[in-house]
Amino acid sequence: MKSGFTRAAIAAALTFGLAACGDATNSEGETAEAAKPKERIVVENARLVLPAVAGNPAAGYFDLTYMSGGGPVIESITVEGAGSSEIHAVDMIDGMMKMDKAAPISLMARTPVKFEPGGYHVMAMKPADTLKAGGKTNMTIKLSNGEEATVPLDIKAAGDER
Ligand SMILES: [Cu+2]
Repeated sequence: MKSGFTRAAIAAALTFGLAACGDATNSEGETAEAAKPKERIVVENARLVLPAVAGNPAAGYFDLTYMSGGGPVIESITVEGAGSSEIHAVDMIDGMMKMDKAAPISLMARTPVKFEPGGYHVMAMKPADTLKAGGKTNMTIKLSNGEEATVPLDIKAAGDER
């Protein structure tokens, strides 16, 4: 991880956050000073599971909690080192597990949304060779209200516990 890049990203996020929440308080009446956007988007247990076959997509799983109100929608989630990233849901269709792009996911205050095997996940298409089991990469979550957070993902091998 290049620390220069990380510092730049944090600085950018803070600048962006101030611009995003300077014009209004949210539905719970919290002020911009009460919680910075980066702290309002809480991500736990974040991991990226590599594919069994090189070149196939990797899958990102985590618990996401939004600590404020307003019910923003997840606009995008991108994984560093992937060619592209999509938010997927798994559904049972005619007794078969099928996955496809998820319908917009809105975040209720302090209610965790689980991205987990068999449910929501982030499909990281065309993962780069630089993503190796035991390493880390970053994931950026953007919300419809302009808030965003970049958090680390632990990289796991296909056979590891998910
Ligand atoms: Cu998928």
